[in-house]
Amino acid sequence: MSSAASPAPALQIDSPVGEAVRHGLSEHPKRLPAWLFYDQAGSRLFEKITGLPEYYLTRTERSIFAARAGEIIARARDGARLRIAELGAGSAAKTSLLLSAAVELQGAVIYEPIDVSPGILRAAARRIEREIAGVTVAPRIMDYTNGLSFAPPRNGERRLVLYIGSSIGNFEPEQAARLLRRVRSTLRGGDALLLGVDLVKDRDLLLAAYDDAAGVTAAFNKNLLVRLNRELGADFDPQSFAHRALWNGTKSRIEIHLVSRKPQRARISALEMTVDFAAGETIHTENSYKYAPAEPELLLSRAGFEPVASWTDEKNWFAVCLGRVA
Ligand code: AVI
Repeated sequence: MSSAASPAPALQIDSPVGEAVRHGLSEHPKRLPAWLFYDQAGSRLFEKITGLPEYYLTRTERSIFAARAGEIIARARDGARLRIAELGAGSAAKTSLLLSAAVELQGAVIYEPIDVSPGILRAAARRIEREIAGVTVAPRIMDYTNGLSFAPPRNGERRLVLYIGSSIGNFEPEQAARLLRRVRSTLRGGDALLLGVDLVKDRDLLLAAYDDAAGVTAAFNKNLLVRLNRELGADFDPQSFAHRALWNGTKSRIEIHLVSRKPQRARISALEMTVDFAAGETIHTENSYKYAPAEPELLLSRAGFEPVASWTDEKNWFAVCLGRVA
């Protein structure tokens, strides 16, 4: 795909992207970490996924918030004033329901969205301050997976951390446990965590959510190769890879792969690396874990939170669980 006219890529060998690609494509089977999906185009494609008819996750979690936001915030407050932080906030589309409930219960609220993408965060902050009087947005641009700290809230406020949207499902169980323990270590007695978790359900429903008829998830998966072409001067032909979603029942996860349609070689010039693919060989690009009904509470308690309450939709497809620091 690279041509003589395309600008030379910046030397990226020591960048996190370069390191991840060098490492992942040298493994057998080949793999790439899912965080690579989220360049600007990938973040836009993900936003599109959240509105797809097959992608039940976003609308189901939103329906829980629509029905229960007041109760969720009341339980999280436990009589105190809350400020609300959100990990990986993105466009914060569903968060408005919780923020409105907080404003209703306590008059005003400080909202601290945390995300790596400044553009999306800025747009979300503007939208929320415009739409919900009483919310002050204090955005933080950071990668929460690389460390997290919070200034202690003032005036007896408690902090509620939102980790919603099934983001926890993209981590391996051990990493997920470590991340929640790290969140726990940044909080103080009375603070709380609200975790949004996707539950195990019918295999065909799960598969459709990750292989939609319009091909948006396929484009999201292949955009990863487009990113490597742009950022690392690679010459992948995205069309010579197929999108594949499969259900791994043993590990209780959806897996996303890119499957080479033919024997081929790709060159990644910034890494001075060539990668050979056999026909049918895959790059494993994402896992999305689905939890059994009692597992979210276990996740919370193993990380040092006291499970307080859980809410689910009428089909039991998605759960929102509140844990508190004792
Ligand atoms: C961001 N995350 C919760 C999504 C999920 O459902 O695992 C990412 C995604 N991958 C494909 N479609 C959506």
